[in-house]
Amino acid sequence: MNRRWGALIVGGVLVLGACGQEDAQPAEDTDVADHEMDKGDHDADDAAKEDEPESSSIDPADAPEAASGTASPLIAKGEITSFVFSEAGEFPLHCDPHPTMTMTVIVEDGASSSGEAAVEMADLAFSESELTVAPGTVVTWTNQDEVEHNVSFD
Ligand SMILES: [Cu+2]
Repeated sequence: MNRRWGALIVGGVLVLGACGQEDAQPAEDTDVADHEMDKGDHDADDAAKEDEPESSSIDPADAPEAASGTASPLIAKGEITSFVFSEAGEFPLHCDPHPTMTMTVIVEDGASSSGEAAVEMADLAFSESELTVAPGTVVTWTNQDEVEHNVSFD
């Protein structure tokens, strides 16, 4: 009976203490917690809204009649300008500082859009290339760009 205990390699007891204990705890006392509470509370500014002289914005109620050769003043970001389209026809228009900005307002009886319509001026373009409205519609343009635009009828 040869009990040949083959290679009893019990070398597995080598529990290599490889428990990487790297620099235990970074006990750096960072007492530099200077939370500066300098939040500027501008609460008082909102209440001071008086009737400022409206820069270039034209109130839709005062919208002039759209007509060839007519142009709005330049409007800055956030400002608006409006025209009323009383007569049927096509009104191609552009922006004077940016001639590539063009669009056409088409005024025709029975158009679904009537009363008011809005166009954005953003990224050096009008949001509509063609806008069809019924006679009497007031179209309002709003400038979303940092540069000034206007509405100038060809
Ligand atoms: Cu422009």
